[in-house]
Amino acid sequence: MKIYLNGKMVEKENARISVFDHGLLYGDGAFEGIRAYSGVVFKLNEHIDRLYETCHSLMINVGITKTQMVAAVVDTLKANGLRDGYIRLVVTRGDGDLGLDPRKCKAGPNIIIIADSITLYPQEFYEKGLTIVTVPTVRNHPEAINPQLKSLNYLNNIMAKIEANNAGVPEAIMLDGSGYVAECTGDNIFMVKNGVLKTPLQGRLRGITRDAVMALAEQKLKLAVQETLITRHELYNAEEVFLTGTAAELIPVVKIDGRSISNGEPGPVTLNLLKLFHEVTRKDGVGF
Ligand code: PXG
Repeated sequence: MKIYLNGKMVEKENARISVFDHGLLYGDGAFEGIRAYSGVVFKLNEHIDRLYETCHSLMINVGITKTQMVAAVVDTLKANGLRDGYIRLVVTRGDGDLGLDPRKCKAGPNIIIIADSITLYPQEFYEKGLTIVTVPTVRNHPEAINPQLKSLNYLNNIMAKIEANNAGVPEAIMLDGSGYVAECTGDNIFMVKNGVLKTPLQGRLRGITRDAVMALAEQKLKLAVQETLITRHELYNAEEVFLTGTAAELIPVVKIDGRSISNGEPGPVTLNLLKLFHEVTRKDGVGF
């Protein structure tokens, strides 16, 4: 396996960075999870824009242009002979000292691109739907670490993932600090009620799959789409609930906190959107 590390393709065994990297010492950095489908990197420019926005807020100067970053992602896929795969793009603050002051990281960021095959949820989950629960850990307050930042500090989500593991379910719903539904640990959440598709307005990452699914719902299914405040009560009484994310794509949810969603089977809007989503993944991106 070849890894992109700071402008060079290196073998996995040689892809090493310092123990003084602030990505390791403090979770100080940014990342993206991206997918390629049949030689198209789905929404690559949108992922790169989001990465640079995270870095801008964190005041990390990436040091290469977005165009160079797009080319680096494509080169990494090519170097590994992958037409389909999962790409992990990481930008760390770089090497510093044992204090947290980012001004000491004078060498600049470390840029890492890993391209691998993807591990997916079992097919059964797509056919039967997920059973999930709400967990106690709330999503980060926007004035602490804004959930819009896809930073290397993912402990908020990892705490929730541990709670999901303890409950024996594959995903967890996290609420925001006001008690409204925010998102899951690595996925956005949607519900359908009375022909309207709803998704949380606040407290969540602006997922790229989420944006793509909202556009498909409006343009292809002519559904009204609302970004709004959603309570657990509304989710329990929804006609359909599903999750979206780069890894999961679009996956039905059929039970939440012990309550069946509708008749406990994946609904028609979810299944239609999943089909439409599969069509765009092979078209809407950077071809290579
Ligand atoms: N919310 C959060 C908190 C995420 O981390 C999403 C929503 C979905 O966003 P996209 O842009 O992918 O539609 C994410 C993305 C993993 C994993 O291994 C999860 C993500 C990224 C990379 C890996 O579970 N989450």
